[in-house]
Amino acid sequence: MKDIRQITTEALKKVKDSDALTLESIKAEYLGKDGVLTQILKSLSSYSIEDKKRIGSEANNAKSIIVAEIKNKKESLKKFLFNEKMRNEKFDYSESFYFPFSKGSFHPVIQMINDITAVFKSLGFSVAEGPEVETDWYNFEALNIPDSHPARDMQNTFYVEGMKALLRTHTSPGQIRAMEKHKPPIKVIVPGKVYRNEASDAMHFSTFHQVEGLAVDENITFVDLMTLLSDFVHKLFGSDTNIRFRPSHFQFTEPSAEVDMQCIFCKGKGRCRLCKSSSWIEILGCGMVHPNVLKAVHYDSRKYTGYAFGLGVERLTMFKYGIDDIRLFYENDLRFLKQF
Ligand code: FA5
Repeated sequence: MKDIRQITTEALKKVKDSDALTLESIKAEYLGKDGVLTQILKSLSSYSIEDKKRIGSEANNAKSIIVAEIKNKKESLKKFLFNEKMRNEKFDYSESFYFPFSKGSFHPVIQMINDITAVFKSLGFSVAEGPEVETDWYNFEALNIPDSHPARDMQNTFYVEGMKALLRTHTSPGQIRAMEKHKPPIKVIVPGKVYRNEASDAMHFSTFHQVEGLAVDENITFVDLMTLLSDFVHKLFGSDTNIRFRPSHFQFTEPSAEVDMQCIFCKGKGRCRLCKSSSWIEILGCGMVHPNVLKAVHYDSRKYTGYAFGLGVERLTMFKYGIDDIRLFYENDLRFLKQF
């Protein structure tokens, strides 16, 4: 009988040098029905009890070593073949194939942001972004809302514990960041998500989207702001859409106004849950940039003037599609979302 250790060494060497085609025959040669080790195990009955035990255990041990080695070799051959395939294969990106999921679409609010952005771009505005987690300085201080000013109560939010950081309550910090980056003349919009710690109802949600707008140059007047916003609403909703400017107050603009659109649900007739029977729904806040804000970004407030506005995207989306409850946007009900 051949020495089992020698058989094992010989088998391991063959496995090492094998390829995918020869590996199976090596397995059969040593472990198959008539394989070398199988034969040894079959012949055990002709030995003494002592030899049976020793040879049996050596042969079984050899079998396990060879089986393990064959398994490792199979794995490494598989990897090798896969890498070879990847190296040689050219992927045809134009090839069409069956994709089991239907194509998605943009959320209606995102579609609206895209439409709004397109209108402002056509009116000469560039687009900027700002962070959703803001510092107290950008969200309040630089906007002329000092610590403990009552105006802060109007926009309660979620604070980051231990830091002077918060989830921004409006996109107005985007004005400050844009002015810090660029000298006048400047004409920019800043779309994005904002957060407020307030209860939801049909027109209010704690997370919503705004688009901020800002223009600063010499000789900009309130008339420029009114013309721009009328043009914007008419481009987005059609020239027969009625809007009105209503005097208001923001710490960062002076004078300030709010713009309302005639309620499309009751068509201005009143007796409506949405506009609370007033016939109008507020869509944005605006005004002439306060000199203190210009000073905070080191603009010369004697030379430059500017206007700013911040509009609510969900409200405009509700108008566009005739949706009467803002909460529908965020319930993730596919029956609702698939309509857009
Ligand atoms: C502001 O956020 C000001 N930063 C806007 C501004 C910018 C004024 C620049 C002057 C100059 P206000 O809180 O009114 O203002 O919000 C602006 C718009 O966001 C509202 O007209 C409304 O359309 C929308 N909005 C406000 N709160 C909510 C809410 N909880 N859910 C949905 N939309 C809201």
